[in-house]
Parts: sequence; C-alpha cells; structure tokens
Amino acid sequence: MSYKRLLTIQDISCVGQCSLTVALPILSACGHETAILPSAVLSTHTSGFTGFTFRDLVEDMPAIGAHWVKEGIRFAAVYTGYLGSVGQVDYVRRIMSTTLEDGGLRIVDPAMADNGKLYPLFGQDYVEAMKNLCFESDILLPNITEACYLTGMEYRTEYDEGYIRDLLGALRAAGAKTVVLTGVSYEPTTTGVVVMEGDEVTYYRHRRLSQSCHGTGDVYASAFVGALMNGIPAATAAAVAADYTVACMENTVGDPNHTYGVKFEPVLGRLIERIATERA
Ligand code: PXL
Repeated sequence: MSYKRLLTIQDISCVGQCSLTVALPILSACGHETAILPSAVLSTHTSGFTGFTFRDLVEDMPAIGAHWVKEGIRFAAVYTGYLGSVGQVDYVRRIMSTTLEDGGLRIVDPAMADNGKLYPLFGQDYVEAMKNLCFESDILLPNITEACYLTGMEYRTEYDEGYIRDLLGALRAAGAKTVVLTGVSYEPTTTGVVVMEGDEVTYYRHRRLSQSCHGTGDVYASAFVGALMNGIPAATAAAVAADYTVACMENTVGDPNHTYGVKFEPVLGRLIERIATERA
C-alpha cells in the first residue's frame, strides 16, 4: 500500500461509532497515516440519543492550523465530515489551503442531513456556510438529502434516473467537481452510489438491507477515502466502500444491543484484502 499522510476533520462522538471513532481506524487500516482535527466533542452522536453534551472546538482551530504551518506539515488529502458550527467552516477552508500538498485533495462529506431533514444542531445558516466548502472540494460525497440542501432542489423519496441526473447537473452548475452520490435506490431491494467524474457517470448497485443503521455515511466516506488514496480510481473506490458498508451492516442488523452504529471492526480485514486486490 502507498503510505500517505491524511488529515480528517470531524467530531469526536465519544460513544456511537461515527465520525472520528470510525474514520481514524478505517483510514489507518487502509494503510494511511491519519492526522485528526476534532471539530467538537459530544458524549454521543445526535441521532437517537437525547441529552448529549456538545463542546465546539472552533476556538482551538486557528492556533492548531498556525502551528502546522509553522512546522511545515503537509497532507496529501484533507477529508472533512461533521463540523460543529458555522464558524468552523472558514477555518477548515483555510487549513485546507495552507496545509495541502501541491495536488492534494479536498474531500468533503457534508454530513449535515439525512432522510429529508437537517441533523438536530444545524439550520439554514450552516447549509449556506457548507456550500462554500462543498463547492470548493475536489470530491464531494453527499447523500440525496444533502444534495438537495446544497442545490435547493426538492427532496423526494421516490424518483427516477432523470431526477438524479438533474440533481447531479445542479451540483455541477453550483461548482461541484467529482461527486459521489450515495443512497440512490431505484427499486426496493437494491440501492447504490452514483459517481460523476467529468462527463462520465457510473452507477454501482448493491443489496439494500431492510433496516438502516446509524453512522454508515461515515463508514462509507472513510472507506472510500482509504481506497482512493491507495490509487484506486473513484468509481472503483465507491464500489469498494459500498461493499464494505454492506458487510458492516450485515454484521450488525439483528443484534438488539447494537442500535447506535455498525460493528465495522470485525470486517476491517475484508476491506484491507479488497484494497490489496484492487491495487494488484
Ligand atoms: O454520522 C454523522 C454524524 C456525525 N457526528 C454527529 C452526528 C452525526 C449524525 O447524526 O450527530 C455528532
């Protein structure tokens, strides 16, 4: 595997198997040195728990970024997920522009909405701030809800290929480059991911489980970045990440004691093997 230094910026949900507690082990397993910048610390994630604590770490960001610049630290990619507040977005954009190597990749998972709704702590001001970060990125990984918030298109639960084409067109018109659109399902038993790179659009269809699980967006994005940074093309990395995410869900559904995230750790070996195969 090629050894890359990456930075991922997202929150620490202490319990809940999402964000950094997922991204760090997955990226490390994919063979990458993974630096982190925690955006916030929460006792748990915000979906399905009540009474969670939340500490915004925005005040630490400028000094951390300045120290890295002073030390000459550079990253081959910066991958962002859940940020804690509107005020963080401009610092994150600055850290990207000061710490990325020449040709380094800005990879953005908007991580702000699902199932037609924004996550609990976010409002329209957060969406507006995220548009800047998203449309500056080299690779954007929204789900359909996030793509709708970013473009102003109507969110639909039932749609056809024309709707998805329009959504991709609207993202591109707003400035998106490569887009990995997740959760695109044209029939009840399958779902998939659409990758738009330049004029090329591919669709990877896979099994759809009857139950959804929390944190799979973070598992997916982390596995995608891990594969991509091993030199695997985006469309293949999207399929690798989809198959790994399905494996994590299959390993979890049916366990009544595990409702807040997916048991991604026992199947990490499969991701490592698959990346080795795809690179060969
Ligand atoms: O998985 C996305 C995510 C990350 N971090 C926090 C969240 C969520 C989704 O709800 O609440 C804190």
